[in-house]
Amino acid sequence: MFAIVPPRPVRNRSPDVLTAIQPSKQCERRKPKHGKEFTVAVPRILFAVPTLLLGMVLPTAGAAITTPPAGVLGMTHEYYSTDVVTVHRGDTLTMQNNSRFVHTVGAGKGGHLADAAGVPVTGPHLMETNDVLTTGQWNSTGEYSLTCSVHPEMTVKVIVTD
Ligand SMILES: [Cu+2]
Repeated sequence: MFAIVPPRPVRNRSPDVLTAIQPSKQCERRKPKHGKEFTVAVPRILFAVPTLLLGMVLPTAGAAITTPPAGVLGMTHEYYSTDVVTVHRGDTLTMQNNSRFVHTVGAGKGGHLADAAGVPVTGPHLMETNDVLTTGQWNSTGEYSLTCSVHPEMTVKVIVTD
């Protein structure tokens, strides 16, 4: 529906845009001319994405790794530190990335993140070395799962008991 093109060179812009930008003119310029397509400038963030992806597959150097305290779910290169955790209804669950790899965690299994009823974690959470994430309260008994979108094998079953 739309094409991504580099920002237009300054020389192609009409002088009035450079000297006097009026809100009404800006809005006008963003409307599709033919009703089918419009162009957008490439956001600077796109250039940062490859760097971020590299960070997900390469271990980070530097800061010492903090060992998770008892009761905190740890993370290795491609796995949670355990396959199953049990929490009592009403409890939260704290996890910590004690690996040198970046994880992106959330509700789901097999690397597929998907918010789910009963799982007090919303959306993906980027976790770098030593990052800590505490979920909301697990208020419904049952079996749930958390996973990492970077590492499909990285799934932990969360059993909520009374
Ligand atoms: Cu991961």
